[in-house]
Parts: sequence; structure tokens; C-alpha cells
Amino acid sequence: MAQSRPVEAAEKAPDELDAVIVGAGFAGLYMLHRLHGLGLTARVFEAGNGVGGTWFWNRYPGARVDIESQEYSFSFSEDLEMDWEWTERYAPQPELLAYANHVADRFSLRSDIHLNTRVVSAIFDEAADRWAVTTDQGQVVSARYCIMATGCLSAAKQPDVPGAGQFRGETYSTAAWPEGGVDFTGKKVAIIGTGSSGVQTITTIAPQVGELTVFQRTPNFSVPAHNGPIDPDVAADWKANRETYRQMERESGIGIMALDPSEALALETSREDRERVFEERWARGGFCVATAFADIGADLDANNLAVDFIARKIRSIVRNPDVAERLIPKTYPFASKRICVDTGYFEVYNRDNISLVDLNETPIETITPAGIRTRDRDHAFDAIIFAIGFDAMTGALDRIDIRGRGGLRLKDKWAEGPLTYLGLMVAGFPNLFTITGPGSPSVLSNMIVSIEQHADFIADCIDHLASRQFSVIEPTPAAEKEWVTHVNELAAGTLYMQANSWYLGANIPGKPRVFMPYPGGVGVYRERCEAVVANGYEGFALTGASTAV
Ligand code: FAD
Ligand code: N01
Repeated sequence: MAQSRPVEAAEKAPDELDAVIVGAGFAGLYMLHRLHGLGLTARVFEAGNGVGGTWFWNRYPGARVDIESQEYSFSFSEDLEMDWEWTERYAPQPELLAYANHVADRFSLRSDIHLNTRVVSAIFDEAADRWAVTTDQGQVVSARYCIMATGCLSAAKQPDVPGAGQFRGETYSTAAWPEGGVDFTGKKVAIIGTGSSGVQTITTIAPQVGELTVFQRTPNFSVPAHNGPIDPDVAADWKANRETYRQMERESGIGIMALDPSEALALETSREDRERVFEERWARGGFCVATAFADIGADLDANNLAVDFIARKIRSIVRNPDVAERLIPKTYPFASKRICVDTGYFEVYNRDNISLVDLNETPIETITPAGIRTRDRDHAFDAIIFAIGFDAMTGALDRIDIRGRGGLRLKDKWAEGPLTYLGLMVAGFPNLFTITGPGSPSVLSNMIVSIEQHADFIADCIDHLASRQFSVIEPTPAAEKEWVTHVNELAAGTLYMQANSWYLGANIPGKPRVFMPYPGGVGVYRERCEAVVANGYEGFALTGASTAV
């Protein structure tokens, strides 16, 4: 890492910064650490009153990672990796939040992080080549670079159910769960939504509540995590071989070693062998079920074999055959939406205190002061939990008034779907970077692998600009167009296009249907980024001469 210190911080007024970073999740934390390494003046604005992003907000019961703990962690510091001990195979939210706080302390990040501060606008001043960033606390700072570490899944979807404000009982959102938790003992609780957040919440609170009613619109594919205390041999092996494993992650498809993708084809494997492979992976747990055969993600017939296997699993677990049928996804291919990784999800439907309402048969008409009215009846509740997801990928950016050259609003530029070069920058928005932005592997990867790669790219880029006396970088419109076309072409050849998922913006009424993440894999993507740099930031225009960065 370059250690140049091109700016004399003491010479600057406090509101003149080299960089503003928006968001103090893992992306914002690592980005700040990298900028500190370059000796830049940087400030992080974070809307929450703590660091950790996803793991600060999503404190709902059962929240935990669906990638094995040692993989879902930073690799940039060997000392950090050697010192930190994960306790479970899939780390729970409190441990992930403690890890984020440890990172903030260990790398002396806190003094540059302003909590409880939401960025409301970022306006590019073309005369000065600087960003004017305004917060809801009335601060206005000027920064050469504006780095959006705002998160792909941080803008919670607002309840779009009629009457949502009328309910007189307790209302909760999994995406903004109260600190200190909620005691549901003996209560009649409703939950709307059966994505990963809903599945984890349902599984965890079912034994605690008086009665739980699950309002399901679309069932999700879920595979067992087989969570438990971390195997000490696995943890020791990881630490002993971390460099090899980390390199393998970086060169892989989605940045997860445990995925163990097979090259065998389901359609060319005998029924007996296929069954053995599926069973072995189901017993291993996690996403590896989806990579049991190479054609599951590409060929609908092969995919149907996986669907059939999982359907039989659900029927074998859930005792009520009618409930089992409703829990089996039938309208989209396996793994074309993010699959859930659970700890006894289907099993909870064997409890006497849980019932499933299929919203395809009896849609919600309205939320009432006492509960929820479906087409056939009124349900009374003490509490309603919304586990209804996020305005993903673009939502957090859309909620900020971002204006580039000529006053163009990012929201307007993206009216028909996000346009980026490499998911890192946007033509017409100089010196504005997006960490894990649309058009990058982001949510189709182990996000920490992708966050580290993006923050490294951005830090190295800023250092490059400073050392060459450039003050501005932005993608050319041609490079942006070529990249967007490339991403769309890759997505068109996948089964992702056959699901109404948040990857496509299909969960938000009125949002353009565009496949947002880059589906070509983190290894291929990284190579592309490296080639761009090796070719002198190919596709970017570097301009301006300045002694300051
Ligand atoms: P975030 O953690 O979302 O942080 C963004 C921060 O920006 C937030 O704190 C937010 O408050 C702040 N912010 C946004 N807008 C503004 C603004 N205008 N002003 C100030 N601050 C702002 N990924 C995986 O790879 N594996 C997993 O197992 C996994 N599990 C997940 C579980 C849940 C419940 C959720 C919601 C997501 C999960 N993800 C997972 C994705 C997860 O978001 C990423 O792994 C990672 O934590 C993202 O880090 P980030 O810093 O990019 O964004
Ligand atoms: O959100 P979702 P999430 N009426 O969008 C339903 C990550 N994550 O927060 O599918 C009724 O997946 C909606 O129904 P439908 C992970 O990447 C990871 O659960 O639109 N129902 C769906 O069932 C994940 O993919 C973990 O028909 C309504 C649910 O709400 C992403 O975050 C844990 C509705 C939303 O599911 C998002 O997951 C949590 C309405 N009006 C999150 N509106 C891990 O395990 C929405 N729904 C690591």
C-alpha cells in the first residue's frame, strides 16, 4: 500500500477534506482505514448511532450470517485475523457487531466517524472539482472525493400494505430492530415476509411467542446451516492456511471457499449418484447445495432436479402435508433468488402455536387497529413484525440528493435502472465512488471479499491520481455503456432473470426491472479491474492538475 501523504491536514480548514465516506458498515470502516494509510483527511458520516451497518440495524432474533464466520471477515490484517476468535460456524449478529466495533477501535477509526448523522445531499461543484456534502445535522463539508459506502441492503422497504399505520399494537421491522430486544412471551404475533430475515426471525421466536402467524406471499428455498460452535480444527486450519484460502476466495466465483462448486452435470449423473450428492451437501449445510452440480444455475431441467430434491425434503420435515405444499417454492428456479440458510425453519411448522397464511389464497386487505384483515377473516394480534426486505442496491443512494455535472441528479440518470462503470463510478459524477455499487459482484458474493476489493481499488486510484497530479477521475460514457451492456448480457443467460427478486428491483413497486449485480464472478471481475488499472485506468478520464488531491 502506498504511504504517501500528499495533503497537509493542518493547513486545511476543518470542513475542507480530502474525502467524505458515507456509511460506517464494513465498507466505510475499511475505506477509512485505507485512506488513513494514505495520510488523507477523511470523515465518515453514519446515520446510525453506532458502527457496523447491517449488523448494527438488523438485530432481529436469530440474525446471523449465512457464510461461514472465518470467511465472512476481513482479510486485510493478518494480526486481526489471527487474534479474532469466532464462536459459531455462522456468527450471530451480536458477535458481528462486536467485530465491527473491535475493527473501529483496533484501527483507531472512531475519531473520524460522525454518528447519528445522515447525509442528505452531495453536490458536485464543477468550478472547484469538489463535492459539497450536507448532513441532516446542518454540517456542510467540501471534499475532493465522495465515497458512498451506503450498503446494498440498508434502505428498508417501507410497508406497502394498506392501513399499515393503523395498528394499535406493537410494530417492528427486522431492519431496524430495537436495541435490547423484544419480549414476545405469551403474545400473539404476526410476521409478514418469508425472506432470509423472516425465516431467521420465525425460527427463533416460534418457541417464545404465545401464537405466531406467518403471512407468506412467496415461499423461499431454504437449506440447513447445521450451525453450532465453530469446529476448533476448522478455525485452526483456516488460520494456518489463511493466505492460500484468501487468495482462493478472491479468484473464485462468489468469494466463498465452502461453496465447493462441482463441475459434474446433474443431467448427466445417474439418479442414484445425484441423490447421494444432494444428500451429502444437505448434510454439510449452507450454499453448497446450490453448487452440487454445475448446471443447476444454468439449465432449467437440471435446476428442477434440485427443486424436486428440496421439495421432498420439505415434505419429509413438515408433518401437515397441506402446510408442506405451501412452503415449497413452485414459481421460480432454485437459487435464482438468494436462498435462505436456516436452523430448523421447516421444523417450526410442526409446532402447535404456529400457523401459515398463504397470501396467494387469502391476500391482506388491510391492517386494522386490532390486527390484519385478509380476504376471508380478521386476525387479532399484539404485535406485527415486518420482514419485507429492502430497496436494494440503489435505495440508499436514491435517498440522497446526489448531483453531478450540470446539476444532473443521480436518481434521474438512473430512472431506467442504474448505469455504472464496473459498479464503481458513474459518468458525469466525477470523483464519486460507490463501494459494491450496482454493476459489481456485490450481493452475488461474499460481501466482505467484494468490499475489500473495492476499497483497495478506490484507495489505490486516489493514490495514483495524487502521485500523477490529477484531481479528477470519471468514467467515459462509452466505457459505462459497454459495461452496462456486458452486465445485462451476462444476466440474460442466467436463471436469475426468471424470478421476481430484489436483484431485479421486482420487490419495489415502480422500480425499473434491471438485473443490478454483476453475475460474472468475483475472480473474473477482479481480473477485469486489474486490467483496467494496468492499462492506465482504461475507460476512465483522468484530468486536472493539482498539488492537493
Ligand atoms: P452496510 O452494512 O449496509 O452499511 C451501510 C451504512 O451506511 C449503514 O450503517 C447506514 O446507516 C449508512 N448509511 C446509508 N445511507 C446513509 C446516509 N445517507 N447518511 C449516513 N449514513 C448512511 N452479506 C454476506 O456476504 N453474507 C451474509 O451472510 C450477509 N448477511 C446479511 C444479513 C442481513 C440481515 C442483511 C440485511 C444483509 C446481509 N448481507 C450479507 C449483506 C450485508 O449488507 C453485507 O455483508 C455488508 O454488511 C455490507 O456492508 P456495507 O458497509 O457495504 O453496508
Ligand atoms: O428481504 P426479502 P429480507 N405483503 O426481500 C415479503 C440478506 N439477508 O430482508 O417474495 C406481503 O428477501 C416478500 O414476499 P415476495 C439476503 O441477501 C441475509 O428477508 O415479494 N409480503 C418476501 O417474502 C437477503 O436476500 C440474511 O412475494 C411482502 C419478504 O417480504 C436480503 O438480505 C438474513 C410484502 C422480503 O424478503 C433481503 O432479505 C437477512 C407485502 N406487501 C437478510 N412486501 C442471512 O441469513 C414484501 N413481502 C445472512
